[in-house]
Amino acid sequence: HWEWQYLDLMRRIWEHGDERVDRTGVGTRSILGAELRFDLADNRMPLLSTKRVFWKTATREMLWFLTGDTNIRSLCAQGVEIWTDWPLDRYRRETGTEISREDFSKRVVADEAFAQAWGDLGPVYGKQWVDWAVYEPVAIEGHEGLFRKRPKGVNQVAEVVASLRDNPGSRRHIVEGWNVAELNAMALPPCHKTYQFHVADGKLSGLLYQRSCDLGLGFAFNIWSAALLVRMFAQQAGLEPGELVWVGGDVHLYLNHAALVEEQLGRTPSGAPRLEIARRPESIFDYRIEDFTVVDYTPQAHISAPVAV
Ligand code: DHF
Ligand code: TMP
Repeated sequence: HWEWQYLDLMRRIWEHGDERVDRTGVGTRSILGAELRFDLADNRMPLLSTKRVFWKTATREMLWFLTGDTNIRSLCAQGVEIWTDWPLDRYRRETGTEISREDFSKRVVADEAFAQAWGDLGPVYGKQWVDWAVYEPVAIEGHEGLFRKRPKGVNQVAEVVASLRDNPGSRRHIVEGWNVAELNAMALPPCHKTYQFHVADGKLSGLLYQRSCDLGLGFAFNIWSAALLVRMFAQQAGLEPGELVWVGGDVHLYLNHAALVEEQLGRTPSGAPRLEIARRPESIFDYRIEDFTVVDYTPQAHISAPVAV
């Protein structure tokens, strides 16, 4: 079963990872560099069976990335709270207000001006994926070195769909989130930063390079979402799903995830869940949550774990 790769990695990091102080102050055990492979044939998906993964939440997040939106408002309106802690943390720090996550989220949904002021994560994934800023020189005498921002940036996602169709053999099918000049403006610099696609034998494979991986929490979402992205690209380009390759940079377990690690390492993977996509939308930007159904998913119980902010 593919999931042993994940459990083996988890055990290896927990037992042999270097203990280090991290940005959040929680502390981690960590290694540098890891690779996992997953076969996407027959609509199979890398959905963990050793704990329930809320794949619809992860799918809503992916659809939100594809809209280019970077404000948590539309996520909160759908009951998706996975990004709420970061704007909430900034709000508490900068205003000194004590407010619960629930009330903060409600206010973001109800009050548009509040959402604009406090709900934005900066130019994170969505922005970079579909509207990477481009600056061009302006020719005005006496103002050499003046640049202006083009009204529309680069839509990397649309360009990759086009390149998969027009030039399948390319080695440049890349969607990149790491916009060096804009990192400081982001609530979190991208973790799942680089996606590369590869066409061979009528099949589309994808590789995700994740620079930083919370193996106990974020990983389950990231591997699902990467596979989902391959499936959407494949459908749009008229290709069959191939393989998903996941490459981790700093792969870590937070020290406060001990209970999760112990519980999950005691469980045995099972099953082969599949994702059905009900229709082929006009473009990669037209998928809706109702288009996706997962079958044969019978996971073991969810394991909750604290998220390090
Ligand atoms: N920071 C850290 N420290 N770890 C992360 O995984 C992480 N992920 C981020 C942003 N910052 C992060 C964005 N993605 C959850 C899942 C993904 C995610 C953020 C949070 C999460 O809390 N998952 C829980 C509950 C899911 C739910 O409530 O729907 C889980 O058990 O999977
Ligand atoms: P960092 O920016 O200091 O690396 O912290 C980001 C943390 O969030 C780190 O633990 C990795 C984790 N993370 C994921 O694992 N997946 C994700 O999709 C995101 C956004 C974060």
